[in-house]
Amino acid sequence: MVKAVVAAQSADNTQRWREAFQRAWPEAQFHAWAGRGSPSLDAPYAIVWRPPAELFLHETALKAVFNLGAGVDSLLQMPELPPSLPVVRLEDAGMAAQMTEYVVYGLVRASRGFDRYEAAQGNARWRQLPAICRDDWPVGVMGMGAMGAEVARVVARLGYPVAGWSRSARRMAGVENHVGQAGLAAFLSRTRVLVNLLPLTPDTENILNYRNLSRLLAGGYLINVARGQHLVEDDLLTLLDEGRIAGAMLDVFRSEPLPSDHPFWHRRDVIVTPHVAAITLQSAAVAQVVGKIRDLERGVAVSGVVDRDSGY
Ligand code: NDP
Ligand code: OXD
Repeated sequence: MVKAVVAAQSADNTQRWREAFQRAWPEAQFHAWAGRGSPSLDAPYAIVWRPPAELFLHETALKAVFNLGAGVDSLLQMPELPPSLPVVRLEDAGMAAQMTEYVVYGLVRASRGFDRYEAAQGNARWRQLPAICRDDWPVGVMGMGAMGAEVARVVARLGYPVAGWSRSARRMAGVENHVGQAGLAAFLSRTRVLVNLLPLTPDTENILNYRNLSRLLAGGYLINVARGQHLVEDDLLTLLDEGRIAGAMLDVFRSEPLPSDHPFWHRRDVIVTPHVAAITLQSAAVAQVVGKIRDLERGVAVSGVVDRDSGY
């Protein structure tokens, strides 16, 4: 019988996920991680989100670990994670559509001046802004994976000029492609609204820094929905104060929850959301993980296996 251990941050959350997996696949056994005081389950599969380190020291028969999120940065940073244990991440699972809504909201709010209408309403002021020209708002998407590709596709469909930046070449109709370090400067200098959807890896940490962000076109706008460690927060604050960046919509932060005294909270040119751009949807995630465990049990290779060398 197929057996899996589930550990999803808190005891309540773990129980909720365990029950959802059990309902989806009654013939398998899903166990909540019960701490290292209990006997090892000798489970071949672990299903986790921010698990305790002891899980990997205690469950030594694991053949694969499934991450209940798209980003695997915090999991890969755990020294206890065995180096050759396959890590499988969520691929889209309903998150790309949410991510696209979030980005489109930020883009349209900035480009159509809805922030200015909100301010005008506060003063009971009736003032129509001129129609925009979308060509004045070129969008650049960093990371053209499960999330970034869908964002680029929809934004291009809305008529904004779009470019993507990735490690390898990605062809997509209506989307310009820039590749690797060699293509970064050209990508940034044609972009006004920069959307970050990169995974956090040693190569991408601090990539949203003064040097890179100051390459954006005049009136630049940043939408960071990937990880807080991509952004050098003080550099963004400096660029906002200098007027070289017009505004930012930020969903992720170096420290989460964002501390109450952080300057981002109090700026009119920054929108803060609490890491909700794309929330893991339980039913879609359960269906994807169960499907992949069934495949592995039948000897069929699965997609979404993380390349431990590149970190995503
Ligand atoms: P994918 O792994 O599918 O895509 C990653 C993309 O980034 C690929 O296009 C890849 O290039 C590119 N990339 C990776 N490293 C580099 C590099 N050094 N230089 C240039 N391009 C690079 O990831 P997802 O789209 O599924 O997710 C992206 C991130 O979004 C997650 O890692 C997570 O941090 C974040 N996220 C945030 C959420 C939120 O609520 N805020 C929710 C879900 C995810 P190539 O195509 O060549 O491999
Ligand atoms: C993810 C996230 O990586 O929610 O899935 O941030």
